Amino acid sequence: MSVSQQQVTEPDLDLVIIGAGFAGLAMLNRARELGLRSRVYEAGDGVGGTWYWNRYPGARTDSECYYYCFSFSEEIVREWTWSERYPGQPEMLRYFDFVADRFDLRRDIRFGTRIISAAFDEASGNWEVVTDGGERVRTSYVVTGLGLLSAPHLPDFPGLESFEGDWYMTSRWPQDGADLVGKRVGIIGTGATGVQAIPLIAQEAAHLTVFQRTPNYVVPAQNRPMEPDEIVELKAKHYEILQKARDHSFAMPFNPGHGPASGVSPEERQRIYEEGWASGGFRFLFETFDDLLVDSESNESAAEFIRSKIRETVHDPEIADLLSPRGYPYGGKRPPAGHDYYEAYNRENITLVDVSSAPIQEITPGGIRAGDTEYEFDVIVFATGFDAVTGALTGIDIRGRDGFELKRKWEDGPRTYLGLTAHGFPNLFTISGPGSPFANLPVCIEKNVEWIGNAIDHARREGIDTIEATREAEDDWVAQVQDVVSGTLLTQGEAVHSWFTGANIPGKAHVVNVWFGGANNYFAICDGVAEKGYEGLALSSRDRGQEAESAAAS
Ligand code: N01
Repeated sequence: MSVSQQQVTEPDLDLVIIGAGFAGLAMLNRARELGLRSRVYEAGDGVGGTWYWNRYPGARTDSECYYYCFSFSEEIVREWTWSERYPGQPEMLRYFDFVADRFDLRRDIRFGTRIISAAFDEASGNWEVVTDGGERVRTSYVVTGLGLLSAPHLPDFPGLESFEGDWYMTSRWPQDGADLVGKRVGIIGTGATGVQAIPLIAQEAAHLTVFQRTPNYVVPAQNRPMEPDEIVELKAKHYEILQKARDHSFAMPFNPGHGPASGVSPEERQRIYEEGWASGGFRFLFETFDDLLVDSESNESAAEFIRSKIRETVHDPEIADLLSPRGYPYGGKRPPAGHDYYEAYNRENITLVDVSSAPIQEITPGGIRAGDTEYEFDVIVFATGFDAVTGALTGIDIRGRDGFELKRKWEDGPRTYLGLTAHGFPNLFTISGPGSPFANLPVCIEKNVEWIGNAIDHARREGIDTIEATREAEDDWVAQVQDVVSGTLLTQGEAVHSWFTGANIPGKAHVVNVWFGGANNYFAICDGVAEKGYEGLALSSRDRGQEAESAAAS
Protein backbone atom coordinates (compact mmCIF):
# COMPACT_ATOMS: atom_id res chain seq x y z
CA MET A 1 0.00 0.00 0.00
CA SER A 2 1.41 3.41 -0.93
CA VAL A 3 1.70 6.15 1.67
CA SER A 4 -0.96 8.26 -0.04
CA GLN A 5 -3.39 5.33 -0.09
CA GLN A 6 -2.71 4.77 3.58
CA GLN A 7 -3.47 8.41 4.35
CA VAL A 8 -6.78 8.13 2.54
CA THR A 9 -7.87 5.00 4.34
CA GLU A 10 -6.64 5.81 7.85
CA PRO A 11 -9.69 6.53 10.02
CA ASP A 12 -9.98 9.82 11.89
CA LEU A 13 -11.40 8.06 14.91
CA ASP A 14 -11.70 4.57 16.33
CA LEU A 15 -15.28 5.06 17.39
CA VAL A 16 -18.21 7.33 16.61
CA ILE A 17 -21.07 7.15 19.09
CA ILE A 18 -24.46 8.58 18.16
CA GLY A 19 -26.52 10.01 21.02
CA ALA A 20 -25.64 11.39 24.46
CA GLY A 21 -28.23 9.71 26.65
CA PHE A 22 -27.66 6.80 29.02
CA ALA A 23 -26.20 4.71 26.18
CA GLY A 24 -23.92 7.32 24.62
CA LEU A 25 -22.42 8.51 27.90
CA ALA A 26 -21.79 5.02 29.24
CA MET A 27 -20.25 4.00 25.90
CA LEU A 28 -18.00 7.06 25.78
CA ASN A 29 -16.74 6.36 29.27
CA ARG A 30 -16.03 2.72 28.39
CA ALA A 31 -14.36 3.69 25.11
CA ARG A 32 -12.03 6.00 26.98
CA GLU A 33 -11.13 3.21 29.39
CA LEU A 34 -10.22 1.10 26.36
CA GLY A 35 -8.11 3.89 24.90
CA LEU A 36 -10.32 4.36 21.84
CA ARG A 37 -10.26 7.69 20.06
CA SER A 38 -13.96 8.40 20.34
CA ARG A 39 -16.48 11.12 19.72
CA VAL A 40 -20.17 11.40 20.48
CA TYR A 41 -22.54 13.25 18.14
CA GLU A 42 -25.71 14.52 19.74
CA ALA A 43 -28.57 16.35 18.02
CA GLY A 44 -29.60 18.14 21.22
CA ASP A 45 -27.69 20.96 22.86
CA GLY A 46 -27.14 19.00 26.03
CA VAL A 47 -26.77 15.52 27.47
CA GLY A 48 -29.70 13.35 28.60
CA GLY A 49 -31.21 11.83 25.44
CA THR A 50 -34.83 11.02 26.27
CA TRP A 51 -34.55 13.28 29.31
CA TYR A 52 -33.27 16.15 27.22
CA TRP A 53 -36.21 16.06 24.81
CA ASN A 54 -39.16 15.00 26.94
CA ARG A 55 -39.82 18.14 28.99
CA TYR A 56 -43.61 17.97 29.03
CA PRO A 57 -45.44 18.75 32.28
CA GLY A 58 -45.32 15.73 34.57
CA ALA A 59 -42.39 13.99 32.86
CA ARG A 60 -40.69 11.75 35.40
CA THR A 61 -39.28 8.24 35.57
CA ASP A 62 -41.61 5.25 35.82
CA SER A 63 -38.85 3.22 37.46
CA GLU A 64 -37.47 3.91 40.90
CA CYS A 65 -34.39 6.12 41.05
CA TYR A 66 -31.99 3.67 42.65
CA TYR A 67 -32.06 1.21 39.75
CA TYR A 68 -32.89 3.65 36.93
CA CYS A 69 -29.38 5.08 36.90
CA PHE A 70 -25.78 4.51 35.88
CA SER A 71 -23.79 1.85 37.69
CA PHE A 72 -20.53 2.05 35.76
CA SER A 73 -18.88 4.19 38.41
CA GLU A 74 -18.89 3.82 42.17
CA GLU A 75 -18.23 7.57 42.40
CA ILE A 76 -21.55 8.35 40.75
CA VAL A 77 -23.37 6.01 43.10
CA ARG A 78 -21.65 7.55 46.12
CA GLU A 79 -21.81 11.20 45.14
CA TRP A 80 -25.27 11.54 43.63
CA THR A 81 -28.34 11.62 45.87
CA TRP A 82 -31.87 11.34 44.50
CA SER A 83 -34.62 13.44 46.04
CA GLU A 84 -37.69 11.46 44.97
CA ARG A 85 -38.60 7.85 44.44
CA TYR A 86 -39.43 8.68 40.80
CA PRO A 87 -37.28 11.68 39.79
CA GLY A 88 -38.82 14.35 37.62
CA GLN A 89 -37.32 15.34 34.27
CA PRO A 90 -35.43 18.39 35.65
CA GLU A 91 -33.72 16.18 38.25
CA MET A 92 -32.87 13.60 35.57
CA LEU A 93 -31.27 16.34 33.51
CA ARG A 94 -29.26 17.55 36.53
CA TYR A 95 -28.09 13.96 37.00
CA PHE A 96 -26.91 13.72 33.38
CA ASP A 97 -25.11 17.06 33.72
CA PHE A 98 -23.47 15.82 36.92
CA VAL A 99 -22.23 12.63 35.24
CA ALA A 100 -21.02 14.48 32.14
CA ASP A 101 -19.10 16.99 34.29
CA ARG A 102 -17.78 14.44 36.79
CA PHE A 103 -16.14 12.48 33.96
CA ASP A 104 -15.37 15.46 31.76
CA LEU A 105 -17.36 13.84 28.98
CA ARG A 106 -18.40 17.01 27.15
CA ARG A 107 -15.01 17.52 25.55
CA ASP A 108 -15.71 14.49 23.35
CA ILE A 109 -19.30 15.37 22.51
CA ARG A 110 -20.42 17.46 19.54
CA PHE A 111 -23.74 18.94 20.57
CA GLY A 112 -26.34 20.31 18.17
CA THR A 113 -25.05 17.94 15.51
CA ARG A 114 -27.20 15.33 13.86
CA ILE A 115 -25.72 12.37 12.00
CA ILE A 116 -27.49 12.15 8.67
CA SER A 117 -25.67 9.20 7.12
CA ALA A 118 -23.19 6.44 7.83
CA ALA A 119 -21.75 4.30 5.05
CA PHE A 120 -19.42 1.32 5.26
CA ASP A 121 -16.50 1.57 2.87
CA GLU A 122 -15.55 -1.91 1.72
CA ALA A 123 -12.12 -0.84 0.47
CA SER A 124 -10.87 0.62 3.72
CA GLY A 125 -13.10 -1.29 6.12
CA ASN A 126 -14.07 2.02 7.73
CA TRP A 127 -17.34 3.85 8.15
CA GLU A 128 -17.82 7.32 6.79
CA VAL A 129 -20.20 9.29 8.96
CA VAL A 130 -21.68 12.58 7.77
CA THR A 131 -23.22 15.27 9.98
CA ASP A 132 -25.96 17.75 9.14
CA GLY A 133 -23.24 20.42 9.13
CA GLY A 134 -21.42 18.58 6.32
CA GLU A 135 -18.59 17.22 8.47
CA ARG A 136 -17.30 13.83 7.25
CA VAL A 137 -15.60 11.53 9.72
CA ARG A 138 -13.97 8.20 9.04
CA THR A 139 -14.14 5.74 11.89
CA SER A 140 -13.46 2.07 12.50
CA TYR A 141 -16.57 1.51 14.59
CA VAL A 142 -19.99 3.11 14.96
CA VAL A 143 -22.13 2.59 18.05
CA THR A 144 -25.65 3.95 18.14
CA GLY A 145 -27.25 5.00 21.40
CA LEU A 146 -30.38 6.45 19.88
CA GLY A 147 -32.97 5.20 22.33
CA LEU A 148 -35.91 2.90 21.72
CA LEU A 149 -38.43 5.70 21.95
CA SER A 150 -36.90 8.78 20.41
CA ALA A 151 -38.30 9.25 16.90
CA PRO A 152 -41.58 11.14 17.54
CA HIS A 153 -44.75 10.03 15.82
CA LEU A 154 -47.15 12.76 14.74
CA PRO A 155 -50.17 11.15 13.07
CA ASP A 156 -51.01 12.55 9.70
CA PHE A 157 -54.11 14.50 10.77
CA PRO A 158 -55.33 16.63 7.88
CA GLY A 159 -55.48 20.36 8.53
CA LEU A 160 -52.77 20.72 11.17
CA GLU A 161 -51.17 23.56 9.23
CA SER A 162 -54.45 25.50 9.40
CA PHE A 163 -54.64 25.46 13.20
CA GLU A 164 -54.57 29.02 14.50
CA GLY A 165 -53.52 28.24 18.05
CA ASP A 166 -50.27 26.74 19.36
CA TRP A 167 -49.48 23.05 19.18
CA TYR A 168 -46.80 20.97 20.84
CA MET A 169 -45.51 17.44 20.78
CA THR A 170 -44.76 16.15 24.26
CA SER A 171 -41.44 14.70 23.08
CA ARG A 172 -40.36 18.04 21.61
CA TRP A 173 -41.64 20.26 24.40
CA PRO A 174 -40.15 23.79 24.30
CA GLN A 175 -37.10 24.29 26.52
CA ASP A 176 -38.72 27.33 28.16
CA GLY A 177 -42.01 25.52 28.68
CA ALA A 178 -45.36 26.29 27.11
CA ASP A 179 -47.86 28.75 28.49
CA LEU A 180 -51.03 26.77 29.16
CA VAL A 181 -52.38 28.91 31.98
CA GLY A 182 -56.01 29.80 31.44
CA LYS A 183 -56.04 28.20 27.97
CA ARG A 184 -58.44 25.73 26.38
CA VAL A 185 -56.17 22.73 25.78
CA GLY A 186 -56.81 19.51 23.86
CA ILE A 187 -54.50 16.53 24.29
CA ILE A 188 -54.41 13.48 21.99
CA GLY A 189 -52.97 10.31 23.47
CA THR A 190 -53.30 8.41 26.74
CA GLY A 191 -50.11 6.31 26.71
CA ALA A 192 -47.45 6.59 29.42
CA THR A 193 -46.76 10.17 28.31
CA GLY A 194 -50.36 11.37 28.21
CA VAL A 195 -51.01 9.71 31.57
CA GLN A 196 -48.20 11.74 33.14
CA ALA A 197 -49.07 15.01 31.40
CA ILE A 198 -52.87 15.06 31.80
CA PRO A 199 -53.11 15.73 35.58
CA LEU A 200 -50.48 18.49 35.39
CA ILE A 201 -51.92 20.20 32.32
CA ALA A 202 -55.38 20.09 33.90
CA GLN A 203 -54.00 22.09 36.83
CA GLU A 204 -52.85 24.90 34.52
CA ALA A 205 -55.38 24.98 31.73
CA ALA A 206 -58.77 26.68 31.90
CA HIS A 207 -60.12 23.48 30.40
CA LEU A 208 -58.50 20.24 29.23
CA THR A 209 -60.12 17.89 26.74
CA VAL A 210 -58.56 14.43 26.54
CA PHE A 211 -58.95 12.48 23.29
CA GLN A 212 -58.67 8.82 24.22
CA ARG A 213 -58.64 6.00 21.68
CA THR A 214 -57.52 3.13 23.93
CA PRO A 215 -57.73 3.35 27.72
CA ASN A 216 -54.68 2.11 29.61
CA TYR A 217 -54.24 0.10 32.79
CA VAL A 218 -52.75 2.78 35.03
CA VAL A 219 -51.37 1.80 38.43
CA PRO A 220 -50.36 4.66 40.74
CA ALA A 221 -46.60 5.10 40.99
CA GLN A 222 -46.84 6.02 44.71
CA ASN A 223 -44.18 8.68 44.49
CA ARG A 224 -42.65 10.17 47.65
CA PRO A 225 -39.45 11.87 48.79
CA MET A 226 -36.49 9.60 49.47
CA GLU A 227 -35.70 9.17 53.17
CA PRO A 228 -32.11 9.87 54.38
CA ASP A 229 -31.74 6.41 55.99
CA GLU A 230 -33.02 4.65 52.92
CA ILE A 231 -30.56 6.57 50.73
CA VAL A 232 -27.63 5.42 52.88
CA GLU A 233 -28.84 1.82 52.71
CA LEU A 234 -29.50 1.84 48.96
CA LYS A 235 -26.08 3.32 48.21
CA ALA A 236 -24.39 0.71 50.39
CA LYS A 237 -26.25 -2.08 48.61
CA HIS A 238 -26.09 -0.64 45.08
CA TYR A 239 -24.15 -3.47 43.46
CA GLU A 240 -26.19 -6.14 45.23
CA ILE A 241 -29.32 -4.41 43.90
CA LEU A 242 -27.80 -4.20 40.42
CA GLN A 243 -27.17 -7.94 40.44
CA LYS A 244 -30.75 -8.56 41.52
CA ALA A 245 -31.91 -6.41 38.59
CA ARG A 246 -29.68 -8.34 36.19
CA ASP A 247 -31.28 -11.54 37.43
CA HIS A 248 -34.82 -10.28 36.77
CA SER A 249 -36.74 -10.78 33.54
CA PHE A 250 -37.44 -7.04 33.23
CA ALA A 251 -34.12 -5.94 34.78
CA MET A 252 -35.77 -4.60 37.92
CA PRO A 253 -34.56 -5.62 41.40
CA PHE A 254 -37.94 -7.01 42.37
CA ASN A 255 -38.96 -9.95 44.50
CA PRO A 256 -40.85 -12.75 42.80
CA GLY A 257 -44.64 -12.70 43.01
CA HIS A 258 -46.85 -15.07 44.98
CA GLY A 259 -46.97 -17.85 42.37
CA PRO A 260 -49.98 -18.14 40.04
CA ALA A 261 -52.99 -15.95 40.76
CA SER A 262 -55.19 -19.05 40.76
CA GLY A 263 -53.09 -20.59 43.55
CA VAL A 264 -54.64 -18.50 46.32
CA SER A 265 -58.16 -17.85 47.61
CA PRO A 266 -60.12 -14.88 46.23
CA GLU A 267 -59.65 -13.06 49.57
CA GLU A 268 -55.90 -13.64 49.55
CA ARG A 269 -55.72 -12.56 45.89
CA GLN A 270 -57.50 -9.33 46.74
CA ARG A 271 -55.12 -8.72 49.65
CA ILE A 272 -52.08 -9.26 47.42
CA TYR A 273 -53.43 -6.93 44.74
CA GLU A 274 -54.09 -4.25 47.39
CA GLU A 275 -50.51 -4.69 48.61
CA GLY A 276 -49.19 -4.40 45.02
CA TRP A 277 -51.32 -1.31 44.42
CA ALA A 278 -49.81 0.29 47.54
CA SER A 279 -46.27 -0.63 46.40
CA GLY A 280 -46.96 1.11 43.12
CA GLY A 281 -45.97 1.15 39.47
CA PHE A 282 -44.35 -1.92 37.97
CA ARG A 283 -44.31 -3.67 41.34
CA PHE A 284 -48.03 -4.30 40.91
CA LEU A 285 -47.29 -6.22 37.72
CA PHE A 286 -44.23 -8.14 38.87
CA GLU A 287 -44.58 -8.66 42.64
CA THR A 288 -48.22 -9.72 42.88
CA PHE A 289 -48.48 -12.91 40.81
CA ASP A 290 -45.96 -14.58 38.53
CA ASP A 291 -48.31 -15.57 35.73
CA LEU A 292 -49.98 -12.26 34.87
CA LEU A 293 -48.20 -12.07 31.51
CA VAL A 294 -48.80 -15.67 30.52
CA ASP A 295 -52.19 -16.75 31.86
CA SER A 296 -55.33 -15.03 30.56
CA GLU A 297 -57.44 -15.75 33.64
CA SER A 298 -54.79 -14.46 36.01
CA ASN A 299 -54.30 -11.43 33.82
CA GLU A 300 -58.03 -10.78 33.83
CA SER A 301 -58.12 -10.92 37.63
CA ALA A 302 -55.48 -8.15 37.76
CA ALA A 303 -57.24 -6.21 35.00
CA GLU A 304 -60.55 -6.40 36.87
CA PHE A 305 -58.85 -5.27 40.08
CA ILE A 306 -57.55 -2.19 38.24
CA ARG A 307 -61.02 -1.54 36.77
CA SER A 308 -62.49 -1.75 40.30
CA LYS A 309 -59.98 0.91 41.42
CA ILE A 310 -61.01 3.13 38.51
CA ARG A 311 -64.68 2.81 39.54
CA GLU A 312 -63.73 3.55 43.14
CA THR A 313 -61.73 6.65 42.20
CA VAL A 314 -63.68 8.29 39.38
CA HIS A 315 -66.96 9.79 40.61
CA ASP A 316 -68.85 9.74 37.30
CA PRO A 317 -69.64 6.08 36.41
CA GLU A 318 -69.78 6.84 32.68
CA ILE A 319 -66.31 8.37 32.72
CA ALA A 320 -65.03 5.50 34.87
CA ASP A 321 -66.40 3.09 32.31
CA LEU A 322 -64.75 4.93 29.41
CA LEU A 323 -61.44 4.89 31.27
CA SER A 324 -61.65 1.14 31.90
CA PRO A 325 -59.54 -0.92 29.50
CA ARG A 326 -61.13 -4.00 27.99
CA GLY A 327 -60.38 -6.35 25.12
CA TYR A 328 -56.66 -6.59 25.65
CA PRO A 329 -54.56 -7.91 28.52
CA TYR A 330 -52.93 -5.85 31.23
CA GLY A 331 -49.33 -5.56 29.95
CA GLY A 332 -50.43 -5.88 26.29
CA LYS A 333 -49.48 -2.22 26.07
CA ARG A 334 -46.65 -0.93 28.23
CA PRO A 335 -48.51 -0.06 31.46
CA PRO A 336 -48.09 3.55 32.56
CA ALA A 337 -47.49 4.62 36.14
CA GLY A 338 -49.95 7.24 37.35
CA HIS A 339 -49.67 10.29 39.54
CA ASP A 340 -53.28 11.11 40.47
CA TYR A 341 -54.25 10.14 36.94
CA TYR A 342 -57.76 8.83 37.57
CA GLU A 343 -58.33 11.49 40.24
CA ALA A 344 -57.79 14.15 37.55
CA TYR A 345 -61.04 13.09 35.88
CA ASN A 346 -62.99 14.31 38.93
CA ARG A 347 -62.00 17.88 38.13
CA GLU A 348 -64.62 20.24 36.77
CA ASN A 349 -62.29 21.44 33.99
CA ILE A 350 -61.59 18.11 32.28
CA THR A 351 -63.55 16.36 29.54
CA LEU A 352 -62.87 12.87 28.22
CA VAL A 353 -63.70 12.22 24.57
CA ASP A 354 -63.78 8.66 23.28
CA VAL A 355 -62.28 8.68 19.79
CA SER A 356 -62.42 4.92 19.34
CA SER A 357 -66.04 5.24 18.21
CA ALA A 358 -65.77 8.73 16.69
CA PRO A 359 -62.19 9.08 15.36
CA ILE A 360 -60.40 12.36 14.92
CA GLN A 361 -61.19 13.53 11.38
CA GLU A 362 -59.12 16.66 11.09
CA ILE A 363 -57.49 19.59 12.78
CA THR A 364 -59.46 22.73 11.99
CA PRO A 365 -58.38 26.38 12.30
CA GLY A 366 -60.22 26.45 15.64
CA GLY A 367 -59.44 23.02 17.06
CA ILE A 368 -60.17 19.33 16.48
CA ARG A 369 -63.06 17.63 14.72
CA ALA A 370 -63.78 14.13 16.00
CA GLY A 371 -66.78 12.35 14.51
CA ASP A 372 -69.27 15.13 13.82
CA THR A 373 -68.23 17.33 16.72
CA GLU A 374 -65.78 20.20 16.58
CA TYR A 375 -63.89 21.08 19.75
CA GLU A 376 -62.29 24.51 20.07
CA PHE A 377 -58.81 24.99 21.52
CA ASP A 378 -56.09 27.55 22.09
CA VAL A 379 -53.50 24.78 22.36
CA ILE A 380 -53.27 21.20 21.09
CA VAL A 381 -50.84 18.72 22.67
CA PHE A 382 -49.84 15.58 20.77
CA ALA A 383 -48.86 12.75 23.12
CA THR A 384 -49.03 10.34 20.21
CA GLY A 385 -45.92 8.28 20.80
CA PHE A 386 -42.96 7.19 18.74
CA ASP A 387 -41.84 5.28 15.69
CA ALA A 388 -40.32 3.01 18.29
CA VAL A 389 -37.21 0.85 18.25
CA THR A 390 -36.34 1.19 14.55
CA GLY A 391 -37.48 4.76 13.75
CA ALA A 392 -34.40 6.57 15.01
CA LEU A 393 -32.08 4.12 13.22
CA THR A 394 -33.89 4.13 9.89
CA GLY A 395 -34.09 7.92 10.15
CA ILE A 396 -30.35 7.91 9.42
CA ASP A 397 -29.20 6.84 5.98
CA ILE A 398 -27.17 3.83 7.13
CA ARG A 399 -25.59 1.73 4.39
CA GLY A 400 -23.58 -1.42 4.94
CA ARG A 401 -21.71 -3.66 2.52
CA ASP A 402 -22.40 -2.94 -1.18
CA GLY A 403 -24.21 0.25 -0.19
CA PHE A 404 -27.18 -1.77 1.08
CA GLU A 405 -29.57 0.37 3.12
CA LEU A 406 -30.51 -0.61 6.66
CA LYS A 407 -33.97 0.78 5.96
CA ARG A 408 -34.41 -1.70 3.10
CA LYS A 409 -33.00 -4.57 5.13
CA TRP A 410 -35.65 -3.88 7.76
CA GLU A 411 -38.59 -3.29 5.41
CA ASP A 412 -40.39 -6.44 6.58
CA GLY A 413 -39.30 -6.01 10.18
CA PRO A 414 -35.96 -5.44 11.88
CA ARG A 415 -33.26 -8.09 11.61
CA THR A 416 -30.41 -8.17 14.09
CA TYR A 417 -28.30 -10.58 16.04
CA LEU A 418 -28.84 -10.01 19.79
CA GLY A 419 -30.24 -6.57 18.97
CA LEU A 420 -26.61 -5.52 18.74
CA THR A 421 -25.40 -6.18 15.21
CA ALA A 422 -26.79 -6.85 11.75
CA HIS A 423 -25.45 -9.01 8.94
CA GLY A 424 -24.00 -6.83 6.19
CA PHE A 425 -23.20 -4.00 8.61
CA PRO A 426 -19.77 -4.80 10.05
CA ASN A 427 -18.46 -2.87 13.04
CA LEU A 428 -21.82 -1.21 13.61
CA PHE A 429 -23.31 -1.85 17.03
CA THR A 430 -26.76 -0.78 18.16
CA ILE A 431 -27.25 -0.30 21.90
CA SER A 432 -30.84 -1.34 22.74
CA GLY A 433 -31.34 -2.12 19.08
CA PRO A 434 -34.34 -4.04 17.73
CA GLY A 435 -34.46 -7.53 19.18
CA SER A 436 -32.88 -6.48 22.46
CA PRO A 437 -34.91 -6.51 25.67
CA PHE A 438 -37.53 -3.97 26.54
CA ALA A 439 -36.91 -3.78 30.25
CA ASN A 440 -35.40 -1.35 32.76
CA LEU A 441 -33.20 0.37 30.22
CA PRO A 442 -30.17 1.68 32.14
CA VAL A 443 -29.40 -1.87 33.28
CA CYS A 444 -29.84 -3.25 29.75
CA ILE A 445 -27.82 -0.43 28.23
CA GLU A 446 -24.86 -0.93 30.53
CA LYS A 447 -24.83 -4.66 29.74
CA ASN A 448 -24.82 -3.80 26.02
CA VAL A 449 -22.02 -1.28 26.55
CA GLU A 450 -19.96 -3.84 28.45
CA TRP A 451 -20.46 -6.41 25.66
CA ILE A 452 -19.69 -4.00 22.81
CA GLY A 453 -16.61 -2.64 24.61
CA ASN A 454 -15.32 -6.16 25.19
CA ALA A 455 -15.99 -7.15 21.56
CA ILE A 456 -14.08 -4.14 20.22
CA ASP A 457 -11.27 -4.70 22.70
CA HIS A 458 -11.07 -8.36 21.71
CA ALA A 459 -10.95 -7.43 18.03
CA ARG A 460 -8.17 -4.92 18.53
CA ARG A 461 -6.08 -7.30 20.61
CA GLU A 462 -6.48 -10.08 18.05
CA GLY A 463 -5.79 -7.90 15.00
CA ILE A 464 -9.36 -8.34 13.77
CA ASP A 465 -10.67 -5.58 11.53
CA THR A 466 -14.32 -6.37 11.13
CA ILE A 467 -16.93 -7.99 13.35
CA GLU A 468 -20.17 -8.90 11.67
CA ALA A 469 -23.17 -11.06 12.48
CA THR A 470 -23.44 -14.12 10.29
CA ARG A 471 -26.65 -14.51 8.30
CA GLU A 472 -27.42 -17.77 10.10
CA ALA A 473 -27.02 -16.27 13.58
CA GLU A 474 -29.19 -13.33 12.59
CA ASP A 475 -31.91 -15.60 11.13
CA ASP A 476 -31.91 -17.62 14.30
CA TRP A 477 -32.16 -14.55 16.56
CA VAL A 478 -34.97 -13.02 14.50
CA ALA A 479 -36.90 -16.30 14.84
CA GLN A 480 -36.20 -16.47 18.58
CA VAL A 481 -37.46 -12.92 19.14
CA GLN A 482 -40.80 -13.90 17.61
CA ASP A 483 -40.88 -17.32 19.30
CA VAL A 484 -40.28 -16.22 22.89
CA VAL A 485 -43.25 -13.90 22.82
CA SER A 486 -45.65 -16.53 21.57
CA GLY A 487 -46.05 -18.06 25.02
CA THR A 488 -46.99 -14.71 26.57
CA LEU A 489 -49.94 -12.33 26.46
CA LEU A 490 -47.69 -9.39 25.63
CA THR A 491 -48.73 -8.88 22.06
CA GLN A 492 -52.26 -10.17 22.29
CA GLY A 493 -55.18 -8.09 21.13
CA GLU A 494 -54.04 -7.13 17.66
CA ALA A 495 -56.63 -4.37 17.78
CA VAL A 496 -54.24 -2.66 20.15
CA HIS A 497 -51.95 -0.19 18.46
CA SER A 498 -48.91 -1.06 20.53
CA TRP A 499 -45.46 0.15 19.62
CA PHE A 500 -44.21 -3.31 20.76
CA THR A 501 -45.30 -4.59 17.35
CA GLY A 502 -44.95 -1.47 15.21
CA ALA A 503 -48.76 -1.42 14.98
CA ASN A 504 -48.93 2.23 16.09
CA ILE A 505 -47.29 3.40 12.85
CA PRO A 506 -49.36 3.15 9.66
CA GLY A 507 -47.52 1.09 7.04
CA LYS A 508 -44.88 -0.25 9.43
CA ALA A 509 -44.23 -4.01 9.43
CA HIS A 510 -46.16 -5.67 12.24
CA VAL A 511 -43.59 -7.80 14.02
CA VAL A 512 -42.49 -7.93 17.60
CA ASN A 513 -39.49 -5.67 17.67
CA VAL A 514 -38.12 -6.23 21.16
CA TRP A 515 -36.92 -9.31 23.06
CA PHE A 516 -39.48 -10.53 25.58
CA GLY A 517 -37.58 -13.67 26.52
CA GLY A 518 -36.36 -12.17 29.79
CA ALA A 519 -33.62 -9.58 30.18
CA ASN A 520 -31.82 -11.99 32.54
CA ASN A 521 -31.84 -14.72 29.87
CA TYR A 522 -30.70 -12.21 27.26
CA PHE A 523 -27.73 -11.13 29.39
CA ALA A 524 -26.74 -14.81 29.82
CA ILE A 525 -27.02 -15.40 26.05
CA CYS A 526 -24.85 -12.38 25.25
CA ASP A 527 -22.25 -13.40 27.85
CA GLY A 528 -22.25 -16.93 26.42
CA VAL A 529 -21.70 -15.63 22.89
CA ALA A 530 -18.65 -13.66 24.05
CA GLU A 531 -17.30 -16.57 26.08
CA LYS A 532 -17.50 -18.81 23.02
CA GLY A 533 -15.27 -16.43 21.04
CA TYR A 534 -18.15 -14.37 19.64
CA GLU A 535 -20.24 -17.22 18.39
CA GLY A 536 -22.42 -16.18 15.48
CA LEU A 537 -20.12 -13.37 14.45
CA ALA A 538 -17.63 -13.40 11.61
CA LEU A 539 -14.34 -11.88 12.76
CA SER A 540 -12.18 -10.92 9.79
CA SER A 541 -8.67 -9.65 9.44
CA ARG A 542 -7.73 -7.78 6.30
CA ASP A 543 -3.98 -7.67 7.00
CA ARG A 544 -3.83 -11.42 7.16
CA GLY A 545 -5.57 -11.46 3.82
CA GLN A 546 -7.99 -14.02 5.07
CA GLU A 547 -11.36 -14.41 6.63
CA ALA A 548 -10.48 -15.23 10.22
CA GLU A 549 -13.99 -16.14 11.10
CA SER A 550 -14.41 -17.31 14.63
CA ALA A 551 -14.49 -21.07 14.69
CA ALA A 552 -17.78 -20.97 16.48
CA ALA A 553 -19.37 -18.94 13.72
CA SER A 554 -18.68 -21.48 11.03
O1 N01 B 1 -46.81 6.73 23.36
P1 N01 B 1 -47.86 5.53 23.15
P2 N01 B 1 -46.26 7.39 24.69
N1 N01 B 1 -55.93 9.10 17.12
O2 N01 B 1 -47.58 4.99 21.81
C1 N01 B 1 -52.69 7.74 20.77
C2 N01 B 1 -42.17 5.23 27.16
N2 N01 B 1 -42.44 6.27 28.12
O3 N01 B 1 -45.38 8.49 24.33
O4 N01 B 1 -53.42 3.47 22.18
C3 N01 B 1 -56.10 9.02 18.43
O5 N01 B 1 -47.85 4.61 24.31
C4 N01 B 1 -52.59 6.28 21.10
O6 N01 B 1 -53.85 5.65 21.03
P3 N01 B 1 -53.89 4.03 20.85
C5 N01 B 1 -42.96 3.99 27.50
O7 N01 B 1 -42.22 2.85 27.21
C6 N01 B 1 -41.81 6.17 29.31
O8 N01 B 1 -47.36 7.65 25.65
O9 N01 B 1 -52.95 3.72 19.74
N3 N01 B 1 -55.15 8.65 19.29
C7 N01 B 1 -52.00 6.35 22.50
O10 N01 B 1 -52.97 6.64 23.46
C8 N01 B 1 -44.16 4.13 26.63
O11 N01 B 1 -44.81 2.91 26.36
C9 N01 B 1 -42.04 7.09 30.27
O12 N01 B 1 -55.29 3.73 20.54
C10 N01 B 1 -53.95 8.36 18.77
C11 N01 B 1 -51.04 7.53 22.37
O13 N01 B 1 -51.47 8.30 21.25
C12 N01 B 1 -43.55 4.75 25.39
O14 N01 B 1 -42.59 5.66 25.89
C13 N01 B 1 -42.92 8.12 30.07
C14 N01 B 1 -53.68 8.42 17.40
C15 N01 B 1 -49.63 7.09 22.13
O15 N01 B 1 -49.24 6.29 23.20
C16 N01 B 1 -44.51 5.48 24.51
O16 N01 B 1 -45.40 6.24 25.33
C17 N01 B 1 -43.55 8.22 28.85
C18 N01 B 1 -54.75 8.81 16.56
N4 N01 B 1 -54.60 8.88 15.24
C19 N01 B 1 -43.29 7.29 27.88
N5 N01 B 1 -52.41 8.07 17.18
C20 N01 B 1 -41.32 6.94 31.55
O17 N01 B 1 -40.71 5.94 31.85
C21 N01 B 1 -51.89 7.80 18.38
N6 N01 B 1 -52.81 7.96 19.34
C22 N01 B 1 -41.33 8.03 32.46
